[in-house]
Amino acid sequence: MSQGREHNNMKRWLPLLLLALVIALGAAFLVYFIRREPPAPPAGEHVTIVGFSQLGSESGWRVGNSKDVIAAAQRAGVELIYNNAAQKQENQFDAIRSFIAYQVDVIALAPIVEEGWNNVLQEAREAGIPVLLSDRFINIEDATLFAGYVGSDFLEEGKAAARFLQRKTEGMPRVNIVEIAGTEGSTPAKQRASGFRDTLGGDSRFHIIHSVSGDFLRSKGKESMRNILGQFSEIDVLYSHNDAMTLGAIEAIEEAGLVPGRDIIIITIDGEQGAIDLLKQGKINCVVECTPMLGDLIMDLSQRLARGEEIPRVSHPVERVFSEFDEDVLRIPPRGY
Ligand code: GYE
Repeated sequence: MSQGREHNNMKRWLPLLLLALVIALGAAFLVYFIRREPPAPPAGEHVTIVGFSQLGSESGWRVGNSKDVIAAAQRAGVELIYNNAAQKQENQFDAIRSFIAYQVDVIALAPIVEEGWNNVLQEAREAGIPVLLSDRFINIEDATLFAGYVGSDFLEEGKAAARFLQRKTEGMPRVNIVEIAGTEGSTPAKQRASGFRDTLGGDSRFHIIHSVSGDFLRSKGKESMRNILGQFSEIDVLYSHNDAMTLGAIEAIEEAGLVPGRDIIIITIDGEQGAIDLLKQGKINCVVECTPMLGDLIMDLSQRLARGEEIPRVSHPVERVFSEFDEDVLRIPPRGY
């Protein structure tokens, strides 16, 4: 009889006991998962973060350069913070300061002009963030404020332009040259001008009768050329520091009823598709290549800097000259910018 009552009691408590057990297990389960730390990434798998301060979007070259850097970061598995300064150095200062606040691993900087970087690069140093210059150079007293430079040899580009001109004008007693230069105070504008002059310097046949800045912009190239054509009647050569300005200048030359490439010898720098197309048509005589495809090099050097390794002070891409003297002009493959 009493055994039967105990049995009945058990039957009554069993579901409650089971419920309590389920609740206790559930609670333990929850506590375990809520308090568990997120899994740590396997050693050596830290994702490099690069802050890239791009100077603007003034030319096809620049647009191609931005695209290439973004694509290269994806290929390399680098987290890229991209900022475009719309041609203003102050915007580049702001971008660098925001990269410092974000504690990126490396700052890649395409500086619009050479001067004025001391303070902001000191701040990067104090934050322990290495700076890699890309495309353009800077002028700074303490050269250890940047780790290295990756970009073209602009002096050599100016020299190559001059060498083409020497060959093209062999036998001409006098050669009148007009120059449309890049952004004042920028490395390519300074060095493309001096490399050109260095090479022509010894020969008194060459006269640079006018030089003006077109700021690397197509619109200013056209406007400058229109003014030049209004001022000078004897122009043998246009030396233009980039293709964007050249394309604008060619429009002005054609509007004035002249034939570019024949009435005026045209020498340009970059190698954008638009310029190569005009070289094939004979409207441009020489295109000195300056490649914007710097992305892979920038990512490789940034990853090395992030690992604390030394990098070369200067890295130049391999470049060539395209001109009417080449046999394969019509076979130049698509440029991609
Ligand atoms: O030649 C021009 C661009 O800094 C090399 O800037 C670069 C120059 C390039 O706007 O097209």
